Order: sequence, then structure tokens, then C-alpha cells
Amino acid sequence: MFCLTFGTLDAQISEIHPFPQQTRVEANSQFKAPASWKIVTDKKYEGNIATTSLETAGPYKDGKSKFTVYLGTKGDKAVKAIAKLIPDRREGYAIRIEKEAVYIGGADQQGMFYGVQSLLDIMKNGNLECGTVTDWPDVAWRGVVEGFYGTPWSHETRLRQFDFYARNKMNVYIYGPKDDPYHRSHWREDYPETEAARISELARYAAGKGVKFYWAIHPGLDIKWTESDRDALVRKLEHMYDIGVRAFAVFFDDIWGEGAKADKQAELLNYVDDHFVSKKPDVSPLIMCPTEYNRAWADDAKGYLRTLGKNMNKGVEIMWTGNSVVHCLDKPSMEWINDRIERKAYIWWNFPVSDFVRDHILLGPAYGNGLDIAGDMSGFVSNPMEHAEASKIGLYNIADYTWNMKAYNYEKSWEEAIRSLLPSNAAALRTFAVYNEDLGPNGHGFRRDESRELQPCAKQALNGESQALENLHDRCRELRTAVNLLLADKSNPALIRELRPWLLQAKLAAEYGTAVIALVRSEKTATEAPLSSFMTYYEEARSLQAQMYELENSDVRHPLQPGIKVATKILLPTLNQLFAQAVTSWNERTHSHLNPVAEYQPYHLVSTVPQLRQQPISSRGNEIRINPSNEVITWPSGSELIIEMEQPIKLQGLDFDFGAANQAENFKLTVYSGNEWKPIGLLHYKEGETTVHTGNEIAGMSANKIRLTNASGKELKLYLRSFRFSKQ
Ligand code: LOG
Repeated sequence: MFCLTFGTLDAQISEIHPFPQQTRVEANSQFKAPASWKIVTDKKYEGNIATTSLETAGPYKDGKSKFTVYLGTKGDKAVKAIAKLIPDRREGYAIRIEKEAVYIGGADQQGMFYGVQSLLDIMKNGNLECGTVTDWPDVAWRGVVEGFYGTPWSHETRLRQFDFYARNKMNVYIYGPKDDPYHRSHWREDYPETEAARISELARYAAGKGVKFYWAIHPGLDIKWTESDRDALVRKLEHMYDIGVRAFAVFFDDIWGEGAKADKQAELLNYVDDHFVSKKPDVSPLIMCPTEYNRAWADDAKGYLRTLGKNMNKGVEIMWTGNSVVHCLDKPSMEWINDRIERKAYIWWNFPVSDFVRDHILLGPAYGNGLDIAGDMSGFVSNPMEHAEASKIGLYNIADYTWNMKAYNYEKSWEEAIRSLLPSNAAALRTFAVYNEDLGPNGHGFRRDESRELQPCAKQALNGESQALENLHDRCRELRTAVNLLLADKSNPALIRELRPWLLQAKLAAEYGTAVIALVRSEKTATEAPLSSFMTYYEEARSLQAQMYELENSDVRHPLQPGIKVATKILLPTLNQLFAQAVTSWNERTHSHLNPVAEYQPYHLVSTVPQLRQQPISSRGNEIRINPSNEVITWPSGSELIIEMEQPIKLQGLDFDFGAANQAENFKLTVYSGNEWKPIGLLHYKEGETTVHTGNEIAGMSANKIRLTNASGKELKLYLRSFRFSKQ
């Protein structure tokens, strides 16, 4: 009965976002949207979110206008004419557009609201066209979990996010920023008045946008399974209820020990469900995040997940990140988890979150999830970056993916996301975003593409093809232009503020590219003209390498994971290789000794602790550190971590903090010096301190390798808050 139409130039119905399920467009039926209209709807919808958004966003409302918008839900008189079009699906809706009337019928009130959003999309360019839409979401809960480590979003930012969710038909936001003390470290305490007032406003504002505001508590760091702690938790939830929250989640991620017991967690959740949620008719189903929230950490033999599945009330949703902390989902992995938890998993997708790679900003498309798993999940929320505006690219994609999975086309959705985020400079943002997709090496081993279009040309340029070199030159020039346009853009200041460090770095990378290509060319043509000789370009390229390094180490970098990285997968390595090739060949021809090494990584980490194998190392001045990690690290008995130096260094000091006291006795530190492993004493300065220090014998020691071994004779579960050493 319906035919699916893909956008032609003037088909306004194709402007609907997320991509709708079914549309039918009458050819050549475009007409100018009316300047005013009247709304016909039932009195019961007065002040309802659909009516309000139609009244505030549509054309002037005039009782005398001939053009009528009929608004209602299935069964209402106003939408009788389209009753058959309205789908019997939660949050579904139908629209029929005629020359003098529009009918919007929802399966429920949320559907009615989404019908209005779609009408506003259709009219975006001032036109309407005749046709019908029948639409509904594939996934019941679609949205965001603010669940990252780092600076929580600001209040204003969250309000603007809710506007964005409404436009993109996302219906849930879960509040769980790790660094809000009232969520985690001080979970028993009530919010002070000002913060409480903000949370109230968030819950109220979200409701006005059709977004369910969940507030999450994270008690696992120090919870005791006692009546007193159970009551403290329920009392805190009561406090949150009193200030207006109507949906709750309990998180147990990134903990170990007492708090991580499945039977106790299930017992607590059931208690909250039976004595709090069920007692209040207006509270939504509970959500819990388990400790074993991904397959890599799930110990099937111990049966943590099966215990939750069996013991916990079936109405409680269970979150899941996939086969590892950061991973794409597919059919077999969904079946694996759903079987264990005896319900459909509620997906917590760790994308585009960047709290484990804070030197990167992630502007690439959301791809890699199966398109056939809509029926295997109860919800899908994305964990974003602390950069809220920039996260909207990924979130726009996720709105599309979760609404109409089979039709999801990530490339198309990504282009649209960029256009809608920065219409004034979409081409510039797209050019810049291409170099900010990959995460770089990281503990989770999650990598993304970078500069897809550049890949063939990068290879050819390295083979010395001059056309490819020309092409690469154009790309660098484009990138520089894009950055300059973005730095001057005034239409979305919040976005430009977030992007700024990476914009500055991208500009240097683009200039470096231009210098390197000039270097390659001058190596071949051997011109001696001042400022265009090989030596000049060599000096220029070196200067830009130094400027990039300085920017990485300036104050704009993040203290935890220093650095500002762009284009590190394709563009920069290609330029560095071209630089090395040109300098090497110059050295051979002219018998010179210029340094061909563009990037120097003098420290390497090897480890038998699986979670540490890919952990990056960074250095600044004389200090070298392993990047910290957010998760619980499992050290098998006897496992070790070794740092190898390219050149022996003279040690100054070393300390580490694994987030727990009394670790000095669990580890053994040895330094490879003068062809033998020498033991170094470990100690705490005071009782209860988590930092482990080294004895004085380390200062002045020459070291080729440093090795830390779990010598406790048992498996250890610890954090990696810091591990650093310095050289003299
Ligand atoms: C945390 C999360 C963090 C994310 C990415 C979950 C369930 N928990 O390793 O707060 O933002 O990974 O670093 C997590 O993902 N721990």
C-alpha cells in the first residue's frame, strides 16, 4: 500500500528526521506553507507537549485561517479521517498533508508530539507537499547516558541537549556523571538546595520535551549490605522523588569486592522495586548497570549475570556495553547476553565518549552496529563526550539508527548531522571532522577510520606519484581553510569553544603538510632560491613539528591524558613518512646527516595484564607516565608490566597509585640495569595511603627496563590512577 520514497530535490517529506518508516508523496504537489493556521484538537490536549510545540514553533495561529491542522490520538474525532493510517505502535504517528489541511494522529501522546516534530521538519524550507507519513520507532528507549568520567555537563548544556533530543525523537536521558559526588562518592548525601533546584528543573524541562529524565545512583564503591545502607539508598531516592525525579537507575560499574556481588545487588534492586517504585504510580521501571557489564569481564563460571537474570525482578532493565567496554553490537552478542539475563539488554554504547582518550575529539560517524538487532534490545543509550555540542554528531546518528535501523545509512546520516549542527559552515566542519574520527591507540583497542577519502592517495603519494602529492597538497590547503573559517564562526560558539584546541592543532598539521610536500618537491628539483630551497623547507617542517609538540604540552591539554591529537591515523603518519623519505634521500645524495625521524616514541609498554597491553604512555619534560584508566584492572597472579626504553635513562624517582591502600606489599619492582634485574623497595609514607613510593636507591640508577610484578600470589583487582617515573 505504501511506497518508500527517497528524497528528490523538492520533496519536503524527505526532510523528516530520523528517517521515517513509510512515506508516500504526491508528485508535483508542492505548495507554500500557510502564513497562519487554525488548530483543531480535543480540549484534553491543552498544554500538552504536542500542542505546545505546534503552537510555539508553527506559523501564526489564527482562528479565521482556512488552513487547519487537526491534532489528536487514535480514536479522537479530529483525526478520524486518518485513523487507518495511525500505526498501532508505541510512540507511532501518522500525518496526511492536503492542500488546505494537515492531519497529525498519534498512537499515543508521545506519537502525536513526534508527528508535530516531523511536520516542522517538512516545513523547514517554507514549503509543504501532499502525501502521507506512517512512522514509529524501532527501539523503545533511545537516548543518552551522561555516564562519563570528567567534567559533568553544565546545567545550560543539558537543557540545550533536551531540545536536541526532542527534535531527533530521542526519549530518554540518564543522569550519571561519574564525577558528580552526589551520584557516586557521596551517594548517601542529599543535594544542597541550589543543585537540587537544578535537578528539579532538568526533570521538568525534559518532560516538556518528551524526554524521560532518569537519575542514577552509584553506591558500589563503599556500600555495605546492611539495612542501614539499604535505607540510606531508598531515603536518597525519596529525596530525589521529592524534588521531581520520576525515573531511577542504580549503577554498579567499575567496582570490585563487596559491592560487586550479584545476589546482593539483585536483592537491593528488588527491594527498591517492591518498596519504592511499585508504591509510586508515577515512577518508571528501574534500570541497573551491572558490574560485569560486558562480555570480556563476564566470568561465566561464577555466574554473576545468570544470578542477576534469575533473581532480579523481570521489570528491572539491565544495561550492557557489548563484547567489551567499547564495542559494536551484533546479533550473536545480543543473544549471548539476553540468554543470561533473561530479558532484553538495555544497551549502554560507549560512543562517542572520549574519557579514556581525552587527547582526541570524536566527530566521526556511528557505524559498526548490526542493523538486525532492534528486536533484541529494550533500549539503546549513548555515552557521549564531555564536549556536549561536538557529541551531537554521533548522537544524531544514534537517533537515526535506533528509530529505523534497517534504513540506517551512517554516511548519509553523518553528512546530515554536520549540516544540522553548523549550517553556516557545514563544508568546513565536514573537512575538519574527517581528521577527527579515530581514537588513537587506547586501552580498549577501539579504533575508527580516519580520512577515508584520503587513504588511496596517501599510499600513492608515498610511492612518489606526483598527482597524488598534488592531491594531498590540496587536502592540506582545504584543511587549513576549513580551520580558519571555523575559528571565525559565530553561529555556534559552544561548539567552536569545544573544538578550539583541535582546530589549532589541525591548522599546524595542515601547514606541516604543505611544508613537507614542498620539501619532497624541492628534494627532486634542487632549487637554491632563498625560502624555497630544500633546507628552508626542512627547517620549516621541523619548526611545525616543534609547534605541534608545544601545543600538545600547553595549558589547553587535559592534565589526565595530555596531548591534542588530530589526523594521527592516516594524514600525519603519511606526512611523517614523506618527510623521512625526502630527508633520507637528501642525506644519501648530499652526504648530509639531517635527522629524518619526525616522531619519536622512546618508551614502550609490554604487559601480561591483558587490560594494560594497549595503554598509551605519554611524556612531558622529564616525567613519563602511563595514561590512567577508569576501569577495574585485573592483575593475574604473577602478571607484570614492563616499560622498555629505547636508550637507557638515569632514573630520578617512581611512584604509582592503584586506588587501594597496602599495595606496596603486593608488588615487586625491578629495574634492568647493567645487564641484571635489580630489586627496588616499595613503601607507603603513611598508613592508609594509596600511593606507593620507591626507596632512595632508585635515584641515579641507569635503566633499560622497569618491571612491576604482582607478587601477592593471587589475582588482584585494582584501578590505574597513576603510574609515573622521572629521569634526571
Ligand atoms: C564506565 C563509563 C566510562 C566508559 C568509557 C561503563 C558502564 N562504565 O570502563 O563511565 O565512561 O567506560 O571510559 C567505563 O561503561 N568504564
